[in-house]
Amino acid sequence: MTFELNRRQIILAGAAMLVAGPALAQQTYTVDMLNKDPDDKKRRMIFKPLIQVVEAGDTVRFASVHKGHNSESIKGMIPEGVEPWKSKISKDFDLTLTVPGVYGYKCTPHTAMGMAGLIIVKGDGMMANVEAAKAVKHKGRMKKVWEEMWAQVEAEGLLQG
Ligand SMILES: [Cu+2]
Repeated sequence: MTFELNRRQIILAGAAMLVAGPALAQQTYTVDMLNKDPDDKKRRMIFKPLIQVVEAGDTVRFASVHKGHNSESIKGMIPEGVEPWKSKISKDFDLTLTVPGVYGYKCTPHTAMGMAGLIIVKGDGMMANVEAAKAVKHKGRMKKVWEEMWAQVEAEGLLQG
């Protein structure tokens, strides 16, 4: 079997490698949207995992495991220049993250129940919107959820390196 590349194919392959970067395969991570945590029945209306760490270029798939949920970015909790999002209720939703930073989001119908989550996109400039995101004011249950989430980020050193 012969395998020959013409000049055009070699140029295209080289360009593709430049775009993709060396050995950094893009990954897809799944965040389940759940009525109840299968590992802890007391936890209701949650995103799981609550905090997802990814690399720039990766995709987070919000999986509609239980009906009635969505993912919506929280105002002031995504990096500057990133388009806010609001997915359809009861539908899977893929979000590709290209800008390093922190991304706070919630479930629109369960905001009052504190259904929210955090994505950390690692890379240069990832700290740029951390203080702004932490400074966003929340009400009621949501306030407690975010206090706990930022405490977990701190405790697990998720913003280091
Ligand atoms: Cu929900």
